[in-house]
Amino acid sequence: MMLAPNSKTKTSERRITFHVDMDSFFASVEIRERPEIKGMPVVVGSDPKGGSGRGVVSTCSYEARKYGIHSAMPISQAYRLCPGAVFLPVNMKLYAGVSAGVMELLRSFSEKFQQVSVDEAYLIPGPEIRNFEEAALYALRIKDEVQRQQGITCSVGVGPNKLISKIASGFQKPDGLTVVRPEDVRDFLFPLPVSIIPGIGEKTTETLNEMGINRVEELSNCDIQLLSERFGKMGLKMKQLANGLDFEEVVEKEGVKSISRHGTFAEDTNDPVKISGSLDILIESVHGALLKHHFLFKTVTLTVRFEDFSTYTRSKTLSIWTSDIFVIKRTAMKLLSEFTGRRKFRLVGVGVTKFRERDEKQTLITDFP
Ligand code: TTP
Ligand code: MG
Repeated sequence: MMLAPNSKTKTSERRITFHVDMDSFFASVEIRERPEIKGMPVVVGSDPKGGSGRGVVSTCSYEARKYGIHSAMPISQAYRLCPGAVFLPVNMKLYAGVSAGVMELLRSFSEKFQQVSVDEAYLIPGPEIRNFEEAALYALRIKDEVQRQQGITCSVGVGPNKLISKIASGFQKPDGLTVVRPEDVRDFLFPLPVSIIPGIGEKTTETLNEMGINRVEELSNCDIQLLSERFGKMGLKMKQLANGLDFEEVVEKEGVKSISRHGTFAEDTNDPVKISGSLDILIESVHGALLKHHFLFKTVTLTVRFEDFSTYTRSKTLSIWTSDIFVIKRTAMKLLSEFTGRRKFRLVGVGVTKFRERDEKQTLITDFP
C-alpha cells in the first residue's frame, strides 16, 4: 500500500518541520568542482578579477569568513582582508543545476515541501516520522544523501514550526544539525539576540535595542501596548514570534518549476507489480495537476529510494512538449527498469518539469499525435 500522495494529507496533523540550508552554497559548489581549492579561503563574487574587481561578494567559504569576509561586501575589501583567497566569478548556471538537483532530492523526503530560495527549503516528512528522535535520524539521512548525490554539505534545523526550524538550521553551521523539541523552544530562543527573528532587520533591531530590548526573552515579555505603538501590527507579530509561535504552513508553490509526487511504501518491497502499480497512481496525480495548470512538459524525472535510504534520480528530456499521460508512463517505466531487481524500494516518485503554457495548437499536436 502506498501512502496518500503529498497533496492529499491534512495539514494540521503533523507539524515536525525541517529547514534545510546549503552551507556557503555558491562557494561549496565551486570547491566541489575544483577539489584542489578545498580548505582554502574561497570568495565568489561578481567581477572578482583576482580581487581587484569592482563587484561584490556573493558568498565565501567558511575559511574565508574567518578573515571577516561576508556576502555583499565589496570584492576590494575582501581582498584587503585576505589577499591569498581564491577569487572566482559567479557561475549561476552551474549553481542553478545543483540547486534543482538538491531540491528534487529534498522533495523526495517530504510530504509537504516549500523551496524558499536557491539553497533553502522547508519540508514536512511523511507520517513515518512520528517524533523528534525519528526526525533527528531522518535529518541525518537527508544530510548524507545531499552530500552523496551533490557533493556539498547542508545544515538542518528541526522544530515544531517554520520559525524554529529556520533559526535552528543556522544555529550550528556549517554541516550542522539542530533539533529543538517543543518543550525546549523557550530555552533555545530566549537567550538569542532579537535580530535572530526573521523579519527583524537592522533598523528594527536598533529601535528595539534603544528600548532596552536586546534578547528574545525581553521581547517576549514586552508590553504589547508599547510594541504596537512603536511598530503597529508588526508589534504583535514580533511578540508572537519571540514566544516561539508561528502558524505559517509549509506550502508548495506548485506549478512554477515542477510537479511531482512521491510515496513511501508501508513496507519496503521489490515486487515489480507493487512498484509499477504505485508509480501509476502517482503519475495519475501528477497528470491531474498538469492539466489543472494547463502546462506542457518536456522532462520526466523518476526518484527511487532503497531500503538503506540511498536515493537516485533519473531524468529524460523529450524532443517535444506534451501533456500526454502515456508519455509519462512509458518514460517513467523505462527509467524504472534500471532499478528493479533484488533491492527493496522504500519510496518511489515521479515528476515533470520544463513547463510551457498550453495553447490550442499545441493541444491538438500533443493530445492526438
Ligand atoms: P545564503 O544561504 O544566505 O548563504 P550561503 O549558503 O552562501 O552561506 P550559509 O552557509 O551561511 O548559508 O545564500 C545562498 C546563496 O545565495 C549564496 O551562496 C550566494 C547567494 N547570495 C548572494 O548572491 N548575495 C547575498 O548577499 C547572499 C546573502 C547570498
Ligand atoms: Mg546557505
